[in-house]
Amino acid sequence: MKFTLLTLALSTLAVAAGCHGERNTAAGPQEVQIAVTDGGFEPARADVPRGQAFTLVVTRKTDQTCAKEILIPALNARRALPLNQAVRISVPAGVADTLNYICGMHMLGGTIAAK
Ligand SMILES: [Cu+2]
Repeated sequence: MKFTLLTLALSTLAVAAGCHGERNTAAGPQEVQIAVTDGGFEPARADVPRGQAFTLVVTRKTDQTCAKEILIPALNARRALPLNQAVRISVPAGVADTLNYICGMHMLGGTIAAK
């Protein structure tokens, strides 16, 4: 009985892993990588193709700025930015031609332009 359960658990894991791999190879939304460094958000300006959803991947790499969270007003989104952890934010197609984001204290920020 134990053996059967273990086998079941393992095959479930295998299926889950398989699905994950498939998702990675499929053409998903474009990713826009942004880092928080001593210089603020880098790059502070990025372009994405107009009319396409994309995923913002924000990684804070320093403790030396106030940007420990990110706000995206157009999405009504506020996300904590844990140090050295990639935070993924899905942005649906057509939200804004110019998507602005700012830190929690409205001091640092950047723009993503749909072109
Ligand atoms: Cu700030």
